[in-house]
Order: sequence, then structure tokens, then C-alpha cells
Amino acid sequence: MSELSNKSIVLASRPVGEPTAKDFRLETSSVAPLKDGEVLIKTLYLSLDPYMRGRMSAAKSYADPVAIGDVMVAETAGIVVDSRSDNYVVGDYVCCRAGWQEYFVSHHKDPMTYKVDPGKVPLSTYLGVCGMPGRTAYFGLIREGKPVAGETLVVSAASGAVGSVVGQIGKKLGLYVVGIAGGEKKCAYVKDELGFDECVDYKSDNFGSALKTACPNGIDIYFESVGGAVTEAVAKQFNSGARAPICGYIASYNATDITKERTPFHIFGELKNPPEHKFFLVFDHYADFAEANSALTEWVASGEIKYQETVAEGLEMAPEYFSWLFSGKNFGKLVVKVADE
Ligand code: NAP
Ligand code: FER
Repeated sequence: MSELSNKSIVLASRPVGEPTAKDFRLETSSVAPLKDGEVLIKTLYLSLDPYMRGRMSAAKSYADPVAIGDVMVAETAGIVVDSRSDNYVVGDYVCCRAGWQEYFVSHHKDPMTYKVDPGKVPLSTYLGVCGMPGRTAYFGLIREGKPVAGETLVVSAASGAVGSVVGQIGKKLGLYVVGIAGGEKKCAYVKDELGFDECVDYKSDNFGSALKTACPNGIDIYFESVGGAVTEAVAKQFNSGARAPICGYIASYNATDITKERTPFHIFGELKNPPEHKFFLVFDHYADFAEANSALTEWVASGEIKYQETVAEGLEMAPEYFSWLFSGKNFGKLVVKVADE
């Protein structure tokens, strides 16, 4: 294969508050010829996820920050276009951690590169409902939330990649499920299409009382994804013995100093009778990923679990699309279509 040109988006500076265009830079490089054991993957879909905001900051967390000048991290779904490995042939579809770029050279021993089958479910869903966010919902609800049929489950960011799956699994497990989402359109989708029992608009003036009305028996499980005012309202309605798995708190991710934010840990910790709460990572359940993958793909293929995607076009615009996660302009899983399938 002749040398290919590769466009990538690198982190140019560490954002203060909301990331802006100047924090990123588009670069063009050429792809070096493959060595033995290497596989060249063309990115078709790029996943944009809230955790990437953390990786733009210098603070070390469960993962290292992206270095200034390095390609922004991301999971991608793509196609093998060249291979010097017996494990992959041209035309194989894979998920890998290519980052925000058009081409990625993987090694056949990289555990983060694995084959997927777009004949079972659409390729892009391996980044959403059948991928990392779906697995987060699966383990976060089942293992961390410890649901019991008949209990009340409240799900924040309910129309999104993780929340939409949490609520639908909750219904399968016999829970009474109340979503929280921004705006009438998202709430109607959550209730009418996804089958939650209720969905409350946190942007409406009467949010606190509407949440109370929607949860006549109090709250047994709160799946936390947002923090802020939403969490303050939820915290008033916990039953004794409640669980609140903390998946994330996106309302704080763009703070100029996240260490000064009032987080769900503060809010729950102040309660007289706090719910059992801890932060969990989907990766904590890595050993059981195959279980979640097969359940999720089966449910999506059979139509038992529904999903919504916002497919934005063009790698160059990824920084702008990323901001949608924080304004709620995405509706369901946000992916960037980088090239035609
Ligand atoms: P998503 O829900 O698809 O998109 C983010 C949504 O968050 C937005 O659409 C918006 O929905 C809502 N939002 C943004 N700012 C908000 C604010 N200030 N207050 C209330 N809602 C706000 O994203 P996702 O990929 O499913 O991720 C959801 C959460 O799960 C994030 O906190 C993420 O960090 C976390 N997560 C954790 C793990 C883990 O292993 N712990 C793994 C994956 C994801 P509205 O329009 O409804 O406001
Ligand atoms: C992972 C663990 C956690 C991962 C993403 C997350 C891409 C997201 C965490 C968050 O949003 O806080 O292995 O893989």
C-alpha cells in the first residue's frame, strides 16, 4: 500500500472551563508502512464521551491525561484496510482506541482492538448501546445498584447513551423507572419510546415537586450521571436502604476548578440517612464484559432495547460536537461519522 495521509486532532492546550476551538489543532501526518503483527484500521465512527473532558485536564485520575500535542483519545469503530497479522484480514470490522483520527495502526496483541460484527447490530452501536456506555449501564445498574423488582429507580441523563440503557434494563428487571432529562422532547422520548414509567424535565420550574409526584414511593436506586441541582432534588427523596451508584457528574466537568465543586459525594454525605454510594468504573467489571456484550447485542438485535444516536459528520468538527454533550444538543449516543462505511 502507498503511504496514506492521516488527519488527526491533537490537544493544543488544556482547556480552562469549557473547551474552545483553540484547545485543539488539526494535524496531517503520513501513515508509516506496517511492521509484522500490525494492522491498519480506517476509522468509520468516532465516539465522543464525557470522560474525555477529564483527559484534557492535567489532573491524574484513573487514567493519565492526554499530553499536549498528542492525539485526543477515543474509542472508534472501523475497518481493516491493511494487515500484517494472521489474525486480521482486510475488510474485518473492529473497535479500537484509535483516538480522534482517520487511521490507526494497531498491533494484533492489543486487547483494546477487537472484531465486531455489523451483521448483528449496526456498526456504530458498538460504540454506544452495545459498547462502553451500554456496559456501563448494565454493570452500574445490576451490580452496583442491586435492584429488587418493585423498587423505584431514578435515572439522570435519561435520554443519553448510558441512561437510556439503564432505564430499559430497569424495566426488564421489574423496577418502577423514572427518568430525568432536559426538555419536553427528550422526556417524551424517554417515556413513550423507551418505556420508562415517567420522565421529569429538570429544566422546568417545578422540577422538585414533579419529581416527588413521579416517585410516590420514594427513591430506592438513583443512577447518578449529572450532579448539581438534579442531585440536590433527588437527595431529598431517598428511602432508607437506598443505593446511588455514581457513574459521573457531568454538570461539574467544565468547572474551572473541579476540586472546588460540590459533588454528589458532598450532597449524599451530608444526609442523615445517606444512600449507599460509591463511584464505579465500567472497567471494574472488565472480567465480565463478554456477558454484557452478548446480552446487549441480543437485546438490540431483537428490538427489546431501543436506542437513539446523534451522528455528526466530519472529524474536523469533533471539538465542536464534543461541546454538545454539555449543552444537551446531543440526543442519545453522540458519534462522529469520519468516513462512509
Ligand atoms: P449522554 O447522556 O449521552 O450525554 C450527556 C448528557 O448529559 C447531555 O445530553 C445532557 O442531557 C446531560 N447534561 C449535560 N450537562 C448537564 C447538566 N449540567 N445538568 C444535567 N444534565 C446535563 O452521555 P453518556 O455518555 O451517557 O454519559 C453519562 C454520564 O455517565 C457522564 O457523567 C459520564 O461521565 C458517565 N460515564 C461513566 C462511566 C464510568 O465507567 N463511570 C462510563 C461511561 C459514562 P440533557 O439534555 O437531558 O440535559
Ligand atoms: C473506561 C472506564 C470509564 C472507559 C471510560 C470510562 C473508555 C468513562 C468514565 C467516565 O465517564 O467517568 O474504561 O473507557
